[in-house]
Amino acid sequence: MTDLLHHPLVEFTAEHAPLQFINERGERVENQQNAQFVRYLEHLNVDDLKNFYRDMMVVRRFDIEATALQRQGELALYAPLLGQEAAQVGSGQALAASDMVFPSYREHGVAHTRGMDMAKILQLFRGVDHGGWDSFEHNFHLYTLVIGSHALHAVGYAMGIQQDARMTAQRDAAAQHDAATQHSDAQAGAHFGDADAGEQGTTQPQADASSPDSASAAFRGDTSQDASHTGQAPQEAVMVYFGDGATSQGDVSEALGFAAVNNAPVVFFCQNNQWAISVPNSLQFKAPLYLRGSGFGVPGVRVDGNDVLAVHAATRWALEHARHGNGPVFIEAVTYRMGAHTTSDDPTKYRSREEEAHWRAKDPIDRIRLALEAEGAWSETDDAALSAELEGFGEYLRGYVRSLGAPEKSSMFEHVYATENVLVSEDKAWFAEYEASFVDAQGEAQ
Ligand SMILES: Cc1ncc(C[n+]2csc(CCOP(=O)(O)OP(=O)(O)O)c2C)c(N)n1
Ligand SMILES: [Mg+2]
Repeated sequence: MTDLLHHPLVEFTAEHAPLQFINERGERVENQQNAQFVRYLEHLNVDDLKNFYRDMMVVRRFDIEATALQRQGELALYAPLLGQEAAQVGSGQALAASDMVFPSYREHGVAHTRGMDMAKILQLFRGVDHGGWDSFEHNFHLYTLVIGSHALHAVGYAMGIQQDARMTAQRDAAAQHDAATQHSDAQAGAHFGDADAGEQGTTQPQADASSPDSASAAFRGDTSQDASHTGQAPQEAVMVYFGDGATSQGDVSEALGFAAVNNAPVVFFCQNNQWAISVPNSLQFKAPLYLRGSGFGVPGVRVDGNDVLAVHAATRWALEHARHGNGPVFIEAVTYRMGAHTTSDDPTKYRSREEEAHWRAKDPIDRIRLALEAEGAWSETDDAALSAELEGFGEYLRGYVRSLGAPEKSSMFEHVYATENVLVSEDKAWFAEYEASFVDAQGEAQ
């Protein structure tokens, strides 16, 4: 226990410095490293910056309300994201509506940026719904609690997108050259995962914490790997969110390998919040996480996860890289889980108050607020409008959760398989009979 309480925090040595645009005092940072990412922020105006702040405040309010609802007995459990708002809002806002997201279970901020009604998330935490939402409504997949497993789902999905792009390109080419359509379809199927993909696995791009150009140049050395030259680049990308602890799961390594050799358009977004429940980084890995992809041939970037602009820039670069057919990217967003792992966890048992205070001073929301104030972009009127909006949002969430009825017990048998399954139907029939066997005091079946 003593060891755990004195574990080293992530240290930013010059060699492993994260990408940063706003420092802890809310001041703009200009350096050689971030100069290469400036173009990914050039489109932002003052209203966009205010939107980052607003989104982060909405997400924090959601966190506060959900935690309180759990304490009031309205939710069975809740997984807070306190402290990770910049990592989630900055990256989520970099996504296009057509991109697909595979979250783990703490990505409430990303859900918000996708335009999802966050109240739906609480159906899951109240235990009245198996999922809570339709994955395709906002291209935001259901939460996955099996650590790391969705990294494989994401890569499989990205390979599907890639295959669709190849087939479309081949169909277009076939039509242009007046070739037989049936013939081109058969060829597209035959190419899946073979020659093209196999060759891509032979390159050895170096991970680079600071350079978008040098990371992608490793692929560009051989232009045959850049599908944008062949008209086969997918228009969509996939982003998978997971934690530092998930990197210890074999699934994440397997996903990196598959993504690399297939040049899949997927961004691995690792929120290193420095804890996997009670297990610190120091008991999970020795080398900085952003280097994890390099052995697989996946370039990596380390970003200050509490700096919304740095996260946004790095994610836009990574998504562009993937969409242009240059393959996967690994982003390590270094942040801190300021709250408990879930409402069932007590972090005072395994980490020090000093450590928590150290990271509270790096609060991602304070940072962007200070920057807005310093740049004269935030007024008292803005503050009043946002406060009113947040009050209304809190009221809406509380009302929504309290109005959720209990589901039909038999609904637990629904959606187990896409189509009817004999075993599940048998279980359902047995359960109905069992329920009917209870008789109340008046002799009526309940
Ligand atoms: C395969 C698997 N093993 C163990 C668990 C139990 N578990 C739930 S959350 C968690 C820690 C995950 O930590 P991390 O990946 O850093 O994500 P964070 O919770 O910090 O966001 C563990 C071990 C699980 N859900 N799935
Ligand atoms: Mg973690």
